Amino acid sequence: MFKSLKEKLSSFKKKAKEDIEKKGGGEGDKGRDREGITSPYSDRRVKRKGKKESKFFKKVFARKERKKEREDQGPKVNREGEKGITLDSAVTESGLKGDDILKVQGSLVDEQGGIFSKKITEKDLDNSLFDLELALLESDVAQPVVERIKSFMIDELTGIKVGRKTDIDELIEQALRRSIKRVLNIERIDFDEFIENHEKPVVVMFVGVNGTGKTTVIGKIGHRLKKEGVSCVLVAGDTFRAGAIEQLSKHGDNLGLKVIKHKANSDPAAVAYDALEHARARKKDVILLDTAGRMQTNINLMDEMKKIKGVAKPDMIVFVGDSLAGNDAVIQAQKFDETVGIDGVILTKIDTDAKGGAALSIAYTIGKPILFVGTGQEYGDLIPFDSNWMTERLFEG
Ligand SMILES: Nc1nc2c(ncn2[C@@H]2O[C@H](COP(=O)(O)OP(=O)(O)OP(=O)(O)O)[C@@H](O)[C@H]2O)c(=O)[nH]1
Ligand SMILES: [Mg+2]
Repeated sequence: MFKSLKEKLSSFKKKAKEDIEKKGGGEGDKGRDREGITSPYSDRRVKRKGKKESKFFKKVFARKERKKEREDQGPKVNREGEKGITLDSAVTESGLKGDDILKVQGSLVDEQGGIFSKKITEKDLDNSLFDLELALLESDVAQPVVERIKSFMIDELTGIKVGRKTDIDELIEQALRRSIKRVLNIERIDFDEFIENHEKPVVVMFVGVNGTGKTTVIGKIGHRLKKEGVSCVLVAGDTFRAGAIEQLSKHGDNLGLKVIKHKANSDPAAVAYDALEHARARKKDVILLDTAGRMQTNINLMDEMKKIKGVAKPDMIVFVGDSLAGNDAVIQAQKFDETVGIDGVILTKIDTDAKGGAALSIAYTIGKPILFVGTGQEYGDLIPFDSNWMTERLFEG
């Protein structure tokens, strides 16, 4: 799970550590040919490096750099208020305690001597952030999310003073964890709580492109609800794909759950209507409505989904995305959201996803939370998603 992203983040951490450890920072530019590669944080310096600088300009630039450095250091000595983050809060948030805090703070004392410690500047991070950008893009993380993570990293690390005793590994990892959590932290919906507190029957409609795992997810959620003592019916709203009704019926048989179904090719909105009548009459708690897979570009099928929504009046619309689709899953989610308005996402096949791009990007990009992730083909393979879960997967040993 997320193996390749995990490895990439680990090599970024090493690179960032090297860059921070280099006295004066930014020296990492040497020996790396970055001509023609643009990074929003290094454009200025890349362009400058491309020219043959005269001694005069070198002096001017050096003076300017020194001035900038002094300006940077001035107000940041006490960073409180400036960015709403102090070294202490950074350290405490990092989860560093006792001796660790002393280690980091020890560098502050060194700083007064001006010999053994230095303040991390944006320039120190320049090379490693460029590597981070590539790593994230290669892992299918959406561009706006890459930019956010990079700017959070700058926010987290610049101005922090590091000395000989600072655990730079820990500093970088904690900054990365917090940056990743920040992009994942879209207001959560607790699915179970939502069901419990909502007026019954609660209608949950599942949508998404072909083969992402909608029908399987319905089986998994039916299983979960049954275990929790919540009564539910499954609704075979995919009347389009051959075998879809039988597939859902099989889940119903396995789980001992009622399946509302019509003939193949009948109107899915009519099936949804019957399901509502049934659930109201039998006082069922939840209706899990399956729908046919459809490409987000198929206007007719997308319109048909609006019609189903109009009849079923779902209380929650869940987009089911295949994590292996990476960035495409994000684009699909955006389209489905525009068409019917989705409330949350379930990402499936996380067990076979080495990249993790969709999991990192989808919530931030569409502003809707990931409710669950599918981690296999068994009924129990459904895990509630939160930012801690994801970061633990990315940084576990
Ligand atoms: N490894 C793994 N496979 C999954 C997961 N979820 C679903 N699958 C598999 O994905 C395939 C497609 O699942 P379906 O539930 O039929 O997908 P669907 O979205 O209903 O497909 P259509 O109805 O054709 O649009 C099946 O073989 C599932 O077993 C998961 O979390 N992990
Ligand atoms: Mg299906």
